[in-house]
Amino acid sequence: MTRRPLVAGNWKMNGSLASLAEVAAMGGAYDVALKARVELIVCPPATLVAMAVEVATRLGIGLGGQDCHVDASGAHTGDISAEMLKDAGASYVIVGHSERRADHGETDAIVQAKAAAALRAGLTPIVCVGETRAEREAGDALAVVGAQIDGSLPADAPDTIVVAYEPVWAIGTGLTPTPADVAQMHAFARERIEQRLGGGKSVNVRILYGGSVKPANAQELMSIANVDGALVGGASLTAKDFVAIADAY
Ligand code: G2H
Repeated sequence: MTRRPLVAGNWKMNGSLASLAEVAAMGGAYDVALKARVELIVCPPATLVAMAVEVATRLGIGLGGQDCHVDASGAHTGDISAEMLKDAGASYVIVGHSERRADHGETDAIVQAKAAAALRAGLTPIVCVGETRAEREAGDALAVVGAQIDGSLPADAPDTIVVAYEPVWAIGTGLTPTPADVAQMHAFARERIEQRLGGGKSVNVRILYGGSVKPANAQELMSIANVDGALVGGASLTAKDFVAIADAY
């Protein structure tokens, strides 16, 4: 088993050219010892990916996009392809974030096509899954996430693919599931990923937790079995908090 922890910052629709100073500050705190333990990536808005490459690469920080189109190019006004993100210097792309699923009607089939497009372009997809509050209260959390894994992961995906479990009700709310609930879901997700991909691949697939991760709760969340890192939103906007979360590993 060789799962190197991954801490990914999802800036969402935040950030400007001035925010690149924050990437530089992250690099300053991402020292040799931390680099040896944890992989750190930032997923800024697409407008900033190419701009961030030089500083991020120099500091050992990876870059990702927040979404990609299923096609490589074509008449899709406003969209960005995985190839374009790769060309701009990204190595990862988030697909199927619950905000994309909710705001843009993205289904599991669309998310799977986006993950496949990312793999074709040479990017590593970070595929997001997670239940709503109503689904958890109805006792359906495992069934919902299981179905999302079945529907959103390309069956032939390599074991480098990353899955992020983000309970929708924990995103940006300050709420987090109990450690027991996280442990149960991540163990379940690994089994379901194995069923989907086969061949023992799930042992190497990194499963991130996302949803209100902050320095104060990172250590507890990151110490849970099968939690191989974090997808961090609000707390990834400042270098101090983001690196403190990575340092929890
Ligand atoms: C969940 C997370 C990042 P936040 O969306 O993907 O955001 O940490 O702000 O809850």
